[in-house]
Amino acid sequence: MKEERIRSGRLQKAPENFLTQSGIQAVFGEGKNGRRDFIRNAFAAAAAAAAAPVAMAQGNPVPVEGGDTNILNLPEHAVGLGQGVAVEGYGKPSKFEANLQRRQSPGLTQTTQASVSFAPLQSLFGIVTPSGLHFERHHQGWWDIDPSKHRFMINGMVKKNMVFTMDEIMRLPSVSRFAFIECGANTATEWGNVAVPTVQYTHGMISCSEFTGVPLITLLELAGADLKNGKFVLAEGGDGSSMTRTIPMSLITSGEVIVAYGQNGEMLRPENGYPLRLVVPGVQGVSWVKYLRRVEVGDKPYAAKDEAIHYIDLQPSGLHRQYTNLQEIKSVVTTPSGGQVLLDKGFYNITGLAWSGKGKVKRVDVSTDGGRNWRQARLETPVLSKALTRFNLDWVWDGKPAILQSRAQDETGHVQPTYQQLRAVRGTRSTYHNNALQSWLVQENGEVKNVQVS
Ligand SMILES: Nc1nc2c(c(=O)[nH]1)N[C@H]1C(S)=C(S)[C@@H](COP(=O)(O)O)O[C@H]1N2
Ligand SMILES: [Mo]
Repeated sequence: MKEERIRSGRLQKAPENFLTQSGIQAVFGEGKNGRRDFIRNAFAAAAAAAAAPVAMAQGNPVPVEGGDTNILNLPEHAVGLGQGVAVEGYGKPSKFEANLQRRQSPGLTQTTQASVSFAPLQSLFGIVTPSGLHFERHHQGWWDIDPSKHRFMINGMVKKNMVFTMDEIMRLPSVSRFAFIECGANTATEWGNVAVPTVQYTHGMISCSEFTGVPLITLLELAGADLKNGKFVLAEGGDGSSMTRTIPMSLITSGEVIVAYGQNGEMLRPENGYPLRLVVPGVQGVSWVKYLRRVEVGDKPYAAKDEAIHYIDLQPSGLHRQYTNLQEIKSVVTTPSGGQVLLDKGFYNITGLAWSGKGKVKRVDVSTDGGRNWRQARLETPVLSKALTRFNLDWVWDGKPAILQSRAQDETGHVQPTYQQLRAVRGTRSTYHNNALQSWLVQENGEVKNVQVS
């Protein structure tokens, strides 16, 4: 592997800066329960298991040869009384998982209210993002709105304007579907080659949930919307950000767009739009209007501030692309990834996530040599349209430097671009819709680093 192909990124702030941020340290592996320890422990356990088959019945240990003899000492939890079920209230993760948190990026300057927190992709399994770890993007802070006071209005090109209470909405026929939501600005720091250190910061503005609610088309039909001439709707949020977005009617008549109140089996979290948000599968996060209070039917795009001057893509020609709403095919290796440390050569499970706003992920290939050779990864079921898809691949690390990449393809045949391919079309001054291949450099000492491979 030629070293000159590797252009390691600049850090916007000195590394010391984020090492001193409370809580962040663990991400880099120094914390007691950080990922590094997890991998180390997993290795110790694997080594022990490999050394001798373990045979033990509770209270009747059978001596084993090799491995950790601690297995013969029954811990307190195997002989004492556990905690009673009298633990009422909302269940919480183990105290040993206290480092599992969404976090603000060291690569971004944020104000208190106009802010982002990133989901810890490196520590998640499967395809569902636990609601408490869902990324957050607020243009003007979040609210915990009293659902009994919340109202939702439909107006514009309709027979009659309608106002719904939450109770009225929740009486209507509901649907549930899994969908990913990705902020259009996800992976934006990489456009400028700002190498934020972990996958949490490179790709953590994506999450996937099961959403429940009423198809917007049902509500539009109740209001007698003009579905022939009404080609667009404007969705308006109830916070102070004046968040309004144009949604093409074609997405709505297909039944995909949901006025949602449920997320992963319970009501939406306040940070994610409680009590009502728009779910627009495949479309960038900004269109998933939170605290949804109004939908207006119209016959042309509204050119709202968040589509006329923000969320536009500066092209090499100097012109901007507008209304680039779909999140195109993308994937990322989440383990091993930046900030993690491989402790020894040998077997590892490479795992990651793939998604496409155009439908199902068809295939993911993984390279461990910076894109020269590729192997097809296993897609775990379920593989759902416009939802996250989990992939896995067996890998034996030989202890030499390696560059890990994943490259996804969707059912429409679209393949994720390299940075070279992306920049050839989009230039270098874009912010949104970066779906290029992510590279993680595994160094000889096992430390994994964010790099860009051209
Ligand atoms: N009302 C309202 N809706 C909003 C926003 C907002 O600030 N206010 N942010 C948008 C943006 S830019 C994104 S990426 C998603 C983030 O959703 P989340 O905070 O649930 O992750 O919500 C969108 N909907
Ligand atoms: Mo966003």
